[in-house]
Amino acid sequence: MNLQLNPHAKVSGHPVDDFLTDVLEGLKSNPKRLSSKYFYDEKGDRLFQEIMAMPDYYLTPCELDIFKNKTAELAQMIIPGNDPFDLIELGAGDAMKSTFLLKYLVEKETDFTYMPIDISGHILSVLHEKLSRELPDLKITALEGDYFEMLQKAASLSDRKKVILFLGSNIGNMSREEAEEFSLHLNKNLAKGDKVLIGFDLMKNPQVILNAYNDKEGITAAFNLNLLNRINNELDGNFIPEQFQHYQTYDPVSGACRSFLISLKDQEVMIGNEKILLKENEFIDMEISQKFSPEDISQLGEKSGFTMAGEIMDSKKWFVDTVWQV
Ligand code: AVI
Repeated sequence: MNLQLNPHAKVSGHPVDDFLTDVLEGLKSNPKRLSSKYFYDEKGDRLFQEIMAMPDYYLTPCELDIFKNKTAELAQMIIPGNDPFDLIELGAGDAMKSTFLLKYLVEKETDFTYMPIDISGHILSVLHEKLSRELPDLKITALEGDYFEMLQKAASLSDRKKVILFLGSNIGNMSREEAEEFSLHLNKNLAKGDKVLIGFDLMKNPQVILNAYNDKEGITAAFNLNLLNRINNELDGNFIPEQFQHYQTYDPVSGACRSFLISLKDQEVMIGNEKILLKENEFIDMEISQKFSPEDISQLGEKSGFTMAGEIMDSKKWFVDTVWQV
């Protein structure tokens, strides 16, 4: 079973208080917004698995192509020298793609420790069990918790060089400012010579992009609408999801692929004791899945203090794994 989760969703533990505060703040804003980092409850995880299996959702097969078919090239780009190093994966999930790299490195008798970071202890124990079985020679230190807290923990455990994996174009689910802040923070938490491998979904034929997020089966719509159910279940809300319509856009100028939920009528929603009014045709801004130009990527790297150390694309040239070095 593919248990890969959205690493961006796992940046922190999101206690109920944060969830409630963010939801109310977002729904009281103009325009209204909800954060896609809350998409991933149990049902959201399942729907994301379904999205990754959709023929039009090209991101997963593209990055898999890189990890499966260009493994040697990838390994060469990230190995930081001859000394032992730590390979740290942010939001490892089931490490579906990185397992190809791990296998390769183990076969080549590379001296490294794999450190998957995830907020879910359950996911980590499943991953640990799977990898111990498939790759008995792999050294694993699983770290459960917030990305940056766990990066600091990793730094306290060893002074080996670090290579960070942040795959899946999860960086695309951040606004430009958030992505800059995240990359800068990453840079600050690393030492000279450390490397970062980040997956970016590239700008391409706009229709191909829109199709990946606008499936006729309605899986992406259900993925968005599920957040309303989650608010109902966890925050005592009374959204009627049928009274909302999923609307997806892609702007080829900015590379922003956005999803919205449109209110189909004037309606009143209660979240606990708080009343939210929605007008007919009013939208809730739900998610950004940013698509990047090569210039966007190099500017982001430079702004956050990294130097470019390599890049590798899938055979269609739709997706790039970029290596930055501190
Ligand atoms: C997790 N993340 C990179 C996905 C994306 O492509 O933005 C989430 C997603 N949203 C709709 N479909 C997939």
